[in-house]
Amino acid sequence: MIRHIRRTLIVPLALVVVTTPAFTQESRTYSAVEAPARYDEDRPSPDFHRGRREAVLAALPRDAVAIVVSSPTRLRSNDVHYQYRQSNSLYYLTGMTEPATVLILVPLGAEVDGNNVNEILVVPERNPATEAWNGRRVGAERAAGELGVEIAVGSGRLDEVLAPLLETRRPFVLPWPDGVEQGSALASQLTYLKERIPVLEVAPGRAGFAQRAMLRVTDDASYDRLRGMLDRMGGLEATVGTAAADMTRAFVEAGSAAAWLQWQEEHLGEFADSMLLEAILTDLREVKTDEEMRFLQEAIDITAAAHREALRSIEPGLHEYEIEAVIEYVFHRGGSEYTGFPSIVGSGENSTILHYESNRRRMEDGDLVVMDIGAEYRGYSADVTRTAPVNGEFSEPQRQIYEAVLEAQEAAIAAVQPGASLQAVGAAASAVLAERLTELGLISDPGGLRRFLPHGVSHYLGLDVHDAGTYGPLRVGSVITVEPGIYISPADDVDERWWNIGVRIEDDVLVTDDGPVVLSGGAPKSVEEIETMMTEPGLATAKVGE
Ligand SMILES: [Mn+2]
Repeated sequence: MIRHIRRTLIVPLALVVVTTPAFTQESRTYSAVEAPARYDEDRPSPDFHRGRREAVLAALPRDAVAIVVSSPTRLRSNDVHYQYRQSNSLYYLTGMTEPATVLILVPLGAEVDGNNVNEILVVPERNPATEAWNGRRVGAERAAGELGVEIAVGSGRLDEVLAPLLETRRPFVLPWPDGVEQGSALASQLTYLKERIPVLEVAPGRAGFAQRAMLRVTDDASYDRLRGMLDRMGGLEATVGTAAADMTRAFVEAGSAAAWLQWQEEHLGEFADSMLLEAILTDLREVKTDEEMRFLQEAIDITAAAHREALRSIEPGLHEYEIEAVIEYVFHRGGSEYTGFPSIVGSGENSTILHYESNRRRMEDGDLVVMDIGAEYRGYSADVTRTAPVNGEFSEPQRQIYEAVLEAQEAAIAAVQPGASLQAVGAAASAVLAERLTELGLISDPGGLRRFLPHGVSHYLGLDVHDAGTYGPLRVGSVITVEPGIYISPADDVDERWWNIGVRIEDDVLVTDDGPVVLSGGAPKSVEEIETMMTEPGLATAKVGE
């Protein structure tokens, strides 16, 4: 009976949500409440975002108009959405967290409401009815003050502001977002923008990678390098759509950078540039400012605290999800809004699965458990992995693999130096692991390591867990992960004592002139530190809700 009443109450509520604002306004009177659009005061400052916009403005051609749109809202099922996550590019440049926002940057300035401005933020209009249902909006009147942009206008003025600029300026955009929800505000903004700003369609996968590389060719040296690479990739034309195949043919036939640039001007001149703006942002985001470091360090500190609580809690009989609950409880207690990525808590055979994230298994005595987790704090994500024995003590084979991975990780961290390549960081780890696994009889030559370490050892870290970066020589102020691992699945040619041993150890490391700085040292890492912490009482066995 109770269930029946609940259903009848819930269904009309859901219907009202999807009906027009006119209907909801008739059924209830709304008045504007001056509540803040965001409650967290500890967040990147308007000055930080202004500095990022100034850097982009300085890097764009003078006659540019750059346009950055927000990321799409996404449906989870039926009419329920995933929690909204702003486009990192737009967040980085403005701090704005609401959907349906558009940033316009104009190096030479634009006339809006009698002011000459270099930046215009188009934001959703305030509306008491929708705000009462979906939360407060900052609105055009408050946006300039709160976000520190030169001018903010309501979304109804997009055409009025942008149309004159598109007549006289060269548009620069990021690749248009996909998976845009039909009927959303972003969908109509994109319809408007796509009509006026044709962007060259980039093929998916390998072909798209090659296509982008062709568009970046500037001189004969880069032309020849890419020409050789295309030959080695082979069969490229067969894998791409018609437009990209034409482009590849023209590239190969051009024979020189000058001829290729000429072809581009003749055939691609009508398309807006969708590469330069992304390249500028990638270059900027690779190096963190001091202010960004404060937020990233907070995310990492919260994550290290979660690892400590998880280690205290782990014991045989608990489920992986109970440890996940402890971890994410600590995240939220620390003020993290979200996880930077789905938490991985993989025990036993799941310790060898790299992106295991269902976390449903019951942990058993004798298992290892890999916890690859990261809190997100004001958009910045940590990424720290620890591996622990479920019963609190590493078995001898587990300890041997663990110590090998730890030694490899420390060698790789030492290689995190300005100017070094990420390949060199990975190679430092591989060299140690190849030696140790040979000694343990798991491999007979260094080439055999790939079977047990199938992934790369580093990526950039920041607003994205796999953050934007050039993957060139390491720069001071970049943060990368260092995360070697060894994963041994049952197999006839592997001694049974190694089966289901999966170990990954991951730290977040800042590149400095004085050498690597490990930011995630708050998470216990040595065998002794881990075993000691596991003797302490944990949250997962505390009584809940009784
Ligand atoms: Mn990682």
